[in-house]
Amino acid sequence: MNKPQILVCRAVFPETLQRLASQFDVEANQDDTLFTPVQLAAKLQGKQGAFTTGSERISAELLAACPDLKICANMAVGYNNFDVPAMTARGVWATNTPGVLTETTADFGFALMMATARRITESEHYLRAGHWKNWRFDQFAGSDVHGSTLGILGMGRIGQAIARRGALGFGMQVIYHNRSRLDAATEAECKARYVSKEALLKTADHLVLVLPYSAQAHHTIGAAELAQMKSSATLTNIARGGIVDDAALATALRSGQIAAAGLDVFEGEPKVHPDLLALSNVVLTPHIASSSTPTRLAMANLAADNLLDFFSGKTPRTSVNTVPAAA
Ligand code: 8YV
Repeated sequence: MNKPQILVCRAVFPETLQRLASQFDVEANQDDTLFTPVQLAAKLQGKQGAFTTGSERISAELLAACPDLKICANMAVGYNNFDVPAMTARGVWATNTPGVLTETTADFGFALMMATARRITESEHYLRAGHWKNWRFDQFAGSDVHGSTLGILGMGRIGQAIARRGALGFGMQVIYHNRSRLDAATEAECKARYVSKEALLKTADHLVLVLPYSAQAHHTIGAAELAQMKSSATLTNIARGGIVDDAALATALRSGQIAAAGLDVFEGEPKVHPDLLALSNVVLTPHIASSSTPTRLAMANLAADNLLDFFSGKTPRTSVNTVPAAA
């Protein structure tokens, strides 16, 4: 019997590729070429499976052009690069990688918030540029993290892991807002208090965004929301580009409306709004919150597991849709 044909859309760990190659006829992309939508559709001709990342858009148009496709396994917990209703309608499974990146991503979110509050990259640039001539009483004075109020917008697995770090490790008062309120036991475990979005914006000393992207979540934080925040507050975005209006954020950072921001994700990334690049009170990182070696390997292997599940006749273990058997 012919092996299923799989496209691995980006470079991956050799051991993940080997696992896939043991069961499938694999077309790899270890040169890590970024395919245009037209190239992706051409590459997917005759393929039943795709190992994707956030870089590949699985749209209704692409699906229409790739009738053999049965499953797309995303190496990411977020799947806003998938048109899930279109995939379900065409009988294509969509899978993601939840759970395995929670703690690593929470570590990074916390680190980015701390770097932002304590002005770590700004002061390092100053030192490296040879400007450090003397100690000074207020040199790079930032804001405290311990004992302050941590606001979390989006209280899924990663939000909860950040809450635990703040409450248990740093004695922070944790407040959160989410589409739905957590059950009492989870709130108690995270030592987190549910508040309205307005109260979250007004009260947080450090606001961290961890909500998934959707059309409704576009510009959740724009000029009006930034205007409600404390002038001493920081904003950290490890969620998705587009959740923050980056142009409005740059304006707020320039005018002192808020103190500083830490950003791992950007509207239209890998492009970064030029106004953000010109500011010193923003810490910028290239979408690396999940990037520890063990976690990226676990993500790659979970994406591979989903493909292996599907082609051995099982339900993919972390699917985000359900495709009826008849489809
Ligand atoms: C991925 C992420 O590295 O999991 C997610 O949703 O944002 C990152 O962990 C990125 O999306 C590449 O696939």
